[in-house]
Amino acid sequence: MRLLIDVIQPQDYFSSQQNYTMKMTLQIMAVTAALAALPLFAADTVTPPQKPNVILILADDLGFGDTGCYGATKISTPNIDRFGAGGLRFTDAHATSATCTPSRYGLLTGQYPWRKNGTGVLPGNAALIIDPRHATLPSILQKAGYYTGIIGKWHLGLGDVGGPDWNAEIKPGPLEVGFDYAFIQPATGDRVPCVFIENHRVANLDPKDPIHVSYGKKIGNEPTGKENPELLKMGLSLGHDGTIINGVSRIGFMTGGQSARWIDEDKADIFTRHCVDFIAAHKDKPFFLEFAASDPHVPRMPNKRFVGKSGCGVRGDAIVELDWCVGQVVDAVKKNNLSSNTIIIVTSDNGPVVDDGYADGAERDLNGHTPAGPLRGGKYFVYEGGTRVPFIVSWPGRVTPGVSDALVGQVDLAASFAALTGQKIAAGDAPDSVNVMPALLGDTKAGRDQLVEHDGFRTFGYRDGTWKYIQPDKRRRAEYGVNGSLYDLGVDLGEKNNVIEANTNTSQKLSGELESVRAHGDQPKHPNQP
Ligand code: NG6
Ligand code: CA
Repeated sequence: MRLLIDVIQPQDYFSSQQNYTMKMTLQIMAVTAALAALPLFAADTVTPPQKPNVILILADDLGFGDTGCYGATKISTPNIDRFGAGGLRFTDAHATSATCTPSRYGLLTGQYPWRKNGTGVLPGNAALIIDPRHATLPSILQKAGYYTGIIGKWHLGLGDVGGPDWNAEIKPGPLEVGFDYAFIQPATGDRVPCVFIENHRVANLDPKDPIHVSYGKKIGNEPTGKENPELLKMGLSLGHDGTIINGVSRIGFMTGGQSARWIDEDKADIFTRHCVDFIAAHKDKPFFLEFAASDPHVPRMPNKRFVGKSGCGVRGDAIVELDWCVGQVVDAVKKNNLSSNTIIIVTSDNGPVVDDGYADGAERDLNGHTPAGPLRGGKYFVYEGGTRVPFIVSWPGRVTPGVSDALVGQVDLAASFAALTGQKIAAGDAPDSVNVMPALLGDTKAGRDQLVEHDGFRTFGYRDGTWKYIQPDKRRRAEYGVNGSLYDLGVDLGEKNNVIEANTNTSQKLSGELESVRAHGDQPKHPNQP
């Protein structure tokens, strides 16, 4: 598989990272500011908890360099750029892993996904992997009095061991881990079953045409990409040769459910309409909405309104579609007069990939666009391009627009929103989540001091200040080095110059800390942590 490993020089907007001395000075100032802000967010806060609405827009495979406000010049993203100009734009925010399932697991649970077996990219018929006994970001907000909903991609499994019966009640799922409402695609756009689930049921299912799904042997008589490639409207570059749905073959096989099958070109519209309706319906009570958009993940099949609009091929067009979705949601917040009482976060579940298994011309048509911007690697990699994602926080009237270089993780959202809304997190819940709310609100420039990075499979990276250590991986020696890698991101954001041999003390220190966090979870405490 061809994956994007593009490296270009850091751009102007990163000048503060290039200047190590200035950065250190800023960090010292920031720590001072963080300490000053501490009482606001300490466990028994004197400030009354606040209950703004929270909307989390989580794109799928959107890269650090994919939008105008993060430096893209070839693709136009006016809605995200306008939103970014009115918010706090983070330059060092991370998904927990460089693939979807572990990333979303970490975001929702506040636990690093690699602490738990079975959190890799899931097939579409996998059982739920979140333990309903533990607190999650939505359950924390639910306890704080929020109405909570998820619209879009799930990909965290459904049902008990053995997976769901698609023709009966589908649970446990989102509703058992903290959401009051769910309208989801079960896994990825390229995995069967290609149907939406509303709460506990497949939407629009005709009981006389039951759904069956297999990730092993072929089931049913419908054509597959392997046997009938002449029927495909989009060819394959790797895998994806199961049942053909809407002219595109998927991973896995399905039969039945004809009336419930989605049309890929309408998915963004349908999710967006559900979000807009959700906002209007719940405007009188605090709500939490996760809009898990499915762009620009494969199969990239934007609505015809967006085809050819980016000038950068189908992946660019899918980003233009995503930009429209963001604009619609932000508009809905405005139209309902909720702007000053709503935090909106726009981010992505992992870094970008160009060829992800379909022959959709995405690489050929890039037209000079660099999805990861100045970063190395992308989806599936532990380089910064894998987990460092766009992350913009807006709360008009409360968050001052600007740029923040604070190191924050999506794994921190659980503890951060617990702190904002005055919720206590029980021992054992959200164990890796740090309260970085002061950084998210722009009250301090200091985020975390350390962060574990993960490629979604088995390779780990560790961030400490400007240092980035990558563990050696026997199967990836060519990329990560026989003894691993060490980069000083302060001067080498693009991870071009592995300085591990000249800095063995530093690499040993970071490697020791990483092992300790992995083994015991005893992550060094951050001053903001309750
Ligand atoms: C891979 C798929 C890829 C994508 C990914 C999950 C192949 C060859 N590749 O196995 O297309 O679906 O899984 O993406 O089948 S993610 O964003 O949900 O992690
Ligand atoms: Ca993804």
